Amino acid sequence: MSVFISGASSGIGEACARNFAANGKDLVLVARRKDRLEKLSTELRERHGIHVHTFELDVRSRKAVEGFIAGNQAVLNTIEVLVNNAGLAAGLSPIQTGNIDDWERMIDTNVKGLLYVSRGLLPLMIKRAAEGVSCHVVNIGSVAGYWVYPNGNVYCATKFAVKALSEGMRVDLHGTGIRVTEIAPGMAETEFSLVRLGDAEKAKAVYTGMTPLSAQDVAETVLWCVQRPKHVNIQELVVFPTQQSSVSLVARQ
Ligand code: NDP
Ligand code: 8X3
Repeated sequence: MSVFISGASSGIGEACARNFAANGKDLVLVARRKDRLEKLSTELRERHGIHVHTFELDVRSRKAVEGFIAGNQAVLNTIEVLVNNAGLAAGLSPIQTGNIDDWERMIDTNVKGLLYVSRGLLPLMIKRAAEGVSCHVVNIGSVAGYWVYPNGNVYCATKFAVKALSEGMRVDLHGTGIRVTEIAPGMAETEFSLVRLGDAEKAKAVYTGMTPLSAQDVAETVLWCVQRPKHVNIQELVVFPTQQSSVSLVARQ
């Protein structure tokens, strides 16, 4: 019985790995930065005595994801929880001057990557669920998937897509017993803003004068949803830092 987490090399995905490990779950962790996954897995194996499999995987590559799924059926057949977390924002520009490479990076990762991974793993999870195992998909969306903010355009569109795909999964998996939850966090201080803005100072400034969510705050909500009894499905959870009242309203001190 294991938990699959995409994007476990940093931020929310890494915090989810830590929390599930602390709860005795075996892990299958993927991301592009294999060195980070290895370091994390060594620590979690030693601390919690669990099994951890790590794979270097770029979820944007359909070929890579399909090869990964086909080549690792024995490990992947143990999955009971799928956390679709890998994602990013690239840039923050008006749509009329936006960088098309940035758009493609976000769409390829946040939407197509989530689809490739889900398409590969869901048939295995359906089989497990039919054997009576409690299976659960948790998609990490965003408040940007509920409300649009200036210059958020394409990132918001990808997270609206995650919301739609979460609903779509839930209805398509109707009757299988697999639960589907979307977690939609507001501002969380991870490597997200560094990746988006490409500059450490600008990234730090995003959180000036306010207390953002931590990766651990978000990971706790993921674990809480998964730990509900089998007959309870938290469909969506929107989590803001207290000082962020809406997607573009932050009370800074
Ligand atoms: P981080 O940048 O800290 O983590 C992102 C993770 O995604 C990394 O592990 C990264 O691994 C992985 N990743 C990115 N691209 C790929 C890829 N092509 N293939 C595989 N893995 C990939 O940011 P967060 O932890 O904040 O982000 C996690 C999720 O949370 C994202 O979906 C993000 O949109 C969402 N989110 C974040 C919020 C925030 O304010 N931080 C708020 C709302 C939602 P690697 O680079 O090693 O591949
Ligand atoms: C990340 C949160 O508000 O920067 O999804 O879009 S926000």
